[in-house]
Amino acid sequence: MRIDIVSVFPEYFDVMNLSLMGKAQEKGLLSIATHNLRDWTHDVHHSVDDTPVGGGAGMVMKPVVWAECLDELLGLTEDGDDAQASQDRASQDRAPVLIFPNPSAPLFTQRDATELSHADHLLFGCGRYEGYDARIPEYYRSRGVDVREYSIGDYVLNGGEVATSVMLEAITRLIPGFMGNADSIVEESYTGANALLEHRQYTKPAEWRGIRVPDVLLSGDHGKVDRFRRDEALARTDEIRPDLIERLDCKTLDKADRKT
Ligand code: 6GU
Repeated sequence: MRIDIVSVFPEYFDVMNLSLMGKAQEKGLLSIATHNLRDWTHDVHHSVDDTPVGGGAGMVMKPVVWAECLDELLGLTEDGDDAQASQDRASQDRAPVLIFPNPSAPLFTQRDATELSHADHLLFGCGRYEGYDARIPEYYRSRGVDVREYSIGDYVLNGGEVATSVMLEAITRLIPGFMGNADSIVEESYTGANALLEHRQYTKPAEWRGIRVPDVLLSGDHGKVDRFRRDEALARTDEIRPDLIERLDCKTLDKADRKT
């Protein structure tokens, strides 16, 4: 998977060379390139933002600078004469997905992470300040690009960089071969119609500072262990995230699942 990230703080992404994401790059599963948006400015101040039309606080990122950058990275030309790029898109071969982190967009979920883990090419455009000119995503959509805008939660960050890191970690760990142990991503919290919070985990010793691991987990009876974990997942989800229970597909419930 090829990943391009555009930001005015590309140093934010130096950490992508660490840990599992660094290993995935060494293995050739991933190639991450960061780009400084200011490289596409022409004025002495390298300005990327301007005051909001209609008034209001803060600054808005300029469409002109973003477009020069994105046209280049997407292989598009301003006049629309981009035979090669549109041919690539028509064949869906390495068609890029353009992603803008945006606190006012739909929530990014595990479902989105799973879908995007199959893409060949992701391009993240990190906004700063009060956001980016709304015509940028509109324009690239009109040019046939798969454009997504996502929020990562109901709180406000200073820019799209941290949100991009969060989404990238969620996406890339789903790429086959990324994780050492494929089992650990098979069915986790928030996956599919059966999205439940996971049961709690324990390791040895069986008793620590006076607190015992639940006896059933020490019983060696796999049926009982599975039942205990499933009941706990249902109960914890009902208590902590009732919204997930509301959305549960009834068909995924088994006969022994307790009425919640
Ligand atoms: Cl995607 N961006 C910013 N700036 N703040 C956020 C966010 C994104 N998601 C939640 N808060």
